[in-house]
Amino acid sequence: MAQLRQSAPPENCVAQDEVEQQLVAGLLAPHAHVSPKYLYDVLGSRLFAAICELPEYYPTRTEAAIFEHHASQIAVAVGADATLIDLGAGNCSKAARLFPSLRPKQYVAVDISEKFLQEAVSALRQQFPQIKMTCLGMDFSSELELPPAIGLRRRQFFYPGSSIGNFAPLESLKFLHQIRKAIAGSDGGLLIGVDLVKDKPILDAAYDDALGVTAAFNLNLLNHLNRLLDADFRPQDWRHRAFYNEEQHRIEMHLEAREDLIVHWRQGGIRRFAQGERIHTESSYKYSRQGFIDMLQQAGFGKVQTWSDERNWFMVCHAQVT
Ligand code: AVJ
Repeated sequence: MAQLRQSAPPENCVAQDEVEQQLVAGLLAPHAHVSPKYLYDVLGSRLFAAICELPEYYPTRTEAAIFEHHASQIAVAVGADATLIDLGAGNCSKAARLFPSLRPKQYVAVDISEKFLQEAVSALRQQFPQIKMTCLGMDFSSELELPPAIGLRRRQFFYPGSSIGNFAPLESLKFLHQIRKAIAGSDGGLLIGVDLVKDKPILDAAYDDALGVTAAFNLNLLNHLNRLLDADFRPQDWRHRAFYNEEQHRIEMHLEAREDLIVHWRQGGIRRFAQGERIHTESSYKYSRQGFIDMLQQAGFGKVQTWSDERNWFMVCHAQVT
């Protein structure tokens, strides 16, 4: 989800309307909520990149170490001549680090902003001229059908970073099912990174760091909303809240009103928030190894292989579809 993108262009009026309607419905709900995808405007994407460098935020570096340590076994699982389909490719750096070991035949970078992908991919083409590369600008979370030009040979989907954690378990299952269908009978699979359940203090710190970078990332959502809705949120009126909910196996991120306040937006929109009232901005689900394997199997995947770090904090999975 580390994509860099601007808000929908103003000429795109229908899409703009839909975004606005969804946002307003979420803000007016009894328990106000906003989709985590709005965390990623240009500044939000940079703040997320900074989060990945924080000592408390272990997922990025733990996953990278797993890919590095188990590169040859992972390459065997993925197999030769793969079409690597990178969901949420962003700057394509995670996939690029796997190219030397995986040696895919084709690379398909998928993300919302095609323009941003084009820049990243054209740099990669120079470095890996033997890999055929394609960019697809689409919102794969709603629809995963790939254009026929991609071909139906050895489709290996790549979904790193525990991005799957943003989906609630039922949606995750649906999404995995869609991926499984998109692989169809192409003798392919899915290579996915999943964050694992661990002690609450470690999870709490990873999403509420000492420097306040995650707080800035969360609060920046309000600046983004101000632009999208012409709203008058004041970030200083809100406080970052993030904690591990042990019953639901998820991190919850909220913005909490520091006092009673009123927010206005375009065309007379208005919402009162009482002191302590919250806007739910993100959930990040954590899985047990077996729980995630069960979900893959329920989604119709075949053989599953997993790799982890020595603390079992993060897991990389390969699931086959034959
Ligand atoms: C990009 C969804 C994987 O849940 O860990 C990081 C986003 N939010 N810190 C995560 C995030 C706050 C991240 N994902």
